[in-house]
Amino acid sequence: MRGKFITFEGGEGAGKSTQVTRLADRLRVRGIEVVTTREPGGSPGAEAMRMLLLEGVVKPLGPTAETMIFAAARDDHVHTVIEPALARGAWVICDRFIDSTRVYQGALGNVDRRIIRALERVTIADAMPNLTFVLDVPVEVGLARVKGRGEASDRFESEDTEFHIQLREAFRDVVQAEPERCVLIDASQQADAVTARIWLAVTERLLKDRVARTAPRAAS
Ligand code: Z5A
Repeated sequence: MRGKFITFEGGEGAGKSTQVTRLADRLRVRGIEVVTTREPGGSPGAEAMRMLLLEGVVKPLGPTAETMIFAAARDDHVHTVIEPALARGAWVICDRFIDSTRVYQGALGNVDRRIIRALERVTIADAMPNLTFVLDVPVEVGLARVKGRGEASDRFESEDTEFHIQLREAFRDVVQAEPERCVLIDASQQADAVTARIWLAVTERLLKDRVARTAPRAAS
């Protein structure tokens, strides 16, 4: 049986990486093979492009060219990592995916929606997420968490506060537009409470289905 594909989205410091690891641990305890990965990156070719994107090397080329490099990285990642894992039945959990492009390059970068959707069709094919968590935190909370790590800010983290406010709104719009795929999570709570809320959604939306299909039939 094909595996499930779960993605995490949201602004900076929302706690995506933390929750990716926690969800993977819980699924593994249930005996499920889980592959955790991230974008941009996740495969050797895409990781090379990640460096160019986050160091701002691509920014001077303009938002459309930047979108194409994100798409090129995604193409390699989907074809060499995500799709083979799903095909062998593993579950894949990815830190950022198509909604980041829709939001950063589309909603905020003003790249034409038709270009973004066309690149999606080419790069992801059947690898559409089954479930997407959008972790939502007030901008000041997210940025304080990132600052707390004491690392230098990258190309996107160094944008101004207004950018991050619009980013939050755009991610909330993603959930409104596709409620059957996306779940908005209040990520300003303690990490354990966030983990519990995510687990509830995974159980209700994906695991119930799996239990029903694998349960032995009653003898007739
Ligand atoms: N980008 C794009 O423009 N287009 C695209 O198509 C794609 C990406 C795919 C990648 O950044 C950048 O690429 C991204 C968008 C752009 N913009 N930025 N910046 P990245 O991968 O380097 O970083 P990120 O995805 O934004 O993640 P992050 O900033 O590293 O944060 P996070 O993963 O959401 O959070 P975290 O690392 O789990 O937690 C941050 C800190 O908070 C850490 O110290 C935790 O211990 C702490 N934490 C976590 N949860 C909590 C709670 N609940 N309470 C308190 N403290 C917490």
